[in-house]
Amino acid sequence: MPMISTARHGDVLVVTVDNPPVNALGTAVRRAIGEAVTSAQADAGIVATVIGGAGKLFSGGADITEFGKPGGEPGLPELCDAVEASAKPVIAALHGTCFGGGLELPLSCHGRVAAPSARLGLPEVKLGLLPGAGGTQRLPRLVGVARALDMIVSGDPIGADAALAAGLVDRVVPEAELLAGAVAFARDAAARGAPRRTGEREAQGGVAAVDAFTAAKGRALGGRDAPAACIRAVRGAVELPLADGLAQERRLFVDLLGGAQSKALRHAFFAERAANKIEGLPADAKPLKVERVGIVGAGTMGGGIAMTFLSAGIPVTMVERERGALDRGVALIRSNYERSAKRGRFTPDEVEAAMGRLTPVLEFDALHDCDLVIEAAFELLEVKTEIFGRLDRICRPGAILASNTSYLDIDAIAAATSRPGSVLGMHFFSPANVMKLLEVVRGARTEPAVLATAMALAKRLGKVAVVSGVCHGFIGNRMLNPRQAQANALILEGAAPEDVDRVMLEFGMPMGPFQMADLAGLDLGWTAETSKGETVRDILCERGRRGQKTGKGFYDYDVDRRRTPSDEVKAVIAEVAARQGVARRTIGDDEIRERLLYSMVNEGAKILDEGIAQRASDIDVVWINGYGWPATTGGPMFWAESVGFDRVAAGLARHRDRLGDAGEPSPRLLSRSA
Ligand code: T1G
Repeated sequence: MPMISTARHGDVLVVTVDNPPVNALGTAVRRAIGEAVTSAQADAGIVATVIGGAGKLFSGGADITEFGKPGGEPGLPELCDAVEASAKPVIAALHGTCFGGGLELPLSCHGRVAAPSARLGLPEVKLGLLPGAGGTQRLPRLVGVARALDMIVSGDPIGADAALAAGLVDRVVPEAELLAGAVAFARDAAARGAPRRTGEREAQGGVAAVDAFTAAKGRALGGRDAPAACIRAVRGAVELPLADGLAQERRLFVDLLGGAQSKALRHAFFAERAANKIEGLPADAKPLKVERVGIVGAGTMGGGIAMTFLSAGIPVTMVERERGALDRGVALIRSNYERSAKRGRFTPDEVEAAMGRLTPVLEFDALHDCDLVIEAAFELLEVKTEIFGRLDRICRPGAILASNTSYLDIDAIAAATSRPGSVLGMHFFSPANVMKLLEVVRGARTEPAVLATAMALAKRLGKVAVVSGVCHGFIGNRMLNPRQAQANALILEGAAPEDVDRVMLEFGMPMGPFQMADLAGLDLGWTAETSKGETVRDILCERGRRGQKTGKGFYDYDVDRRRTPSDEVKAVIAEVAARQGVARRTIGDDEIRERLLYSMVNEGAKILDEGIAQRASDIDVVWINGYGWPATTGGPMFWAESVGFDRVAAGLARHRDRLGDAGEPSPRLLSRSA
């Protein structure tokens, strides 16, 4: 497979990177580009060179799969330096994605022509890295320090027009004229004489701009190493000669590359892409068309799921049993869109277009022409089986019927229909229009094409999909259960709820178990009629402490929903502990962390033992994208491996009598700990 192609356009040499799927700048590509640029120097018939990309993009950057392996020559920094030093102009022709090294190479060129589709970014910080091929030195010299820091520390791309306005590109030409435009620009550059070298420019804004950025954004950098290193490297662009700034950038890059955070973030990057693959999927299992979607239920989940499809341009028929609930559901969708529009996420026209794709109805029959119907009704098996029986009778043959259930048995739901092959779970996470994770639950009889359809649809929706087998809670919630059980046990044994939450917050979770309980509502699945007043949760619910929505739960909340520990809750805990004869003691952070996290890891290993998850990295994807597990530790299974499975097994043994079944080590985990 050729890595580049070259062609002469008169006196201009055109080099096209051709390395599917993303034109990654791997060793062979770098070598070929370097040879082509060098040959152009010696060719009297060539006055300039253009570098472009084949397919839908210019380049997704350095080849991340090469990291951690011996680097092939020339390295990307060396190639960029050679391009910049070229005696004849080298011009970049940019379209589609130009990320990372896929932008650093153009930065070292003597000019950049872009098509409107170009998206230019340096996302290395999202991999725990920094632009390591001159990006921290050359971008500030083109767009100024402030703009460069915004791009490098956020990792977010900008479009062609913004790039033109910022001075990052010299021309924007129509898509079909990109090559011709770049060739003409290259010829003009040659006629102008010596190439304009980016490295010879000054970085506008100076140290003051670095200090201003640090003062404004410093605190928001969180516990990650890369952002601070990015700022330090950019400071070098204003304080050091180019060669020294490049050398410092290299040292900082190598440090980050070898660090735990980048290894974890690179794992998470590839894990997310691997999750999209279904092991053993027959070649003929092609995704079915989905052009119209039905949603049963206009509550919080139904509305959020509806928004997910509406925002992707897919029409939705949303059904509710009674007018009031339906109107409230539609109003909630509109208010969510309008709130997002205020934040610039949607334009008013986009909001109206999305609302125009929504058809709220009271009759199930309106779902008959849907290609997919997602049920988001009350979490009770009897309710769902009744709904699926009706959908089976109403919907057209071949329509897919999915449940958004968080826990329940998809096979039992499928058995309520005459089409079990077309039934599966699509478990969205609340708020469904925001959270990226989608658990796609395959029933015993779910057909491969139906599964492939859900996975393809997830990508269209911008979701990260993970396949799960059928069990109580699938992957994420099944692992949440032992963690919650340990949290509940720990507060009876003497740990304060705020200490349990603190340990999780310090680990990097966005909130602790009791904060989560208050946010979700303590009365999920609880009713006053059935309450026995035996558990802490029962008593809190009976006393009206049902979570943030009632202003108090495990914590007391002020008008801004800031939480403070509650003496009433402490008294309830002590009362229940006494009643259960639980001896109270002081419990350290290490025990809290081990009992919460090791029990989760052990459950994850059991999920793998049972074939519920396809691979360990899928479990990591679930927890990073569904529950906010810090990606800088790679997810529960990657983290456990970094801790050492022997230490996890020893921890489970140490807390064996407290963990109950959750402490019974999985065979897989024991085998890994040997
Ligand atoms: N290297 C190697 N493989 C890559 C890759 C890369 N840079 N980018 C994507 N892939 C693989 C990916 O794993 C998947 O493989 C396939 O390509 C399609 O990816 C020195 C150090 C470019 C916007 O961080 O953001 O340059 O699963 O499903 O949705 O300073 O991929 O098919 O086997 O994501 O069309 C910096 C990362 C690198 C960009 C395309 N660059 N990639 O999205 O396809 S570090 C990045 C992306 C660097 C220098 C530094 C996206 C994309 P498989 P995909 P997509």
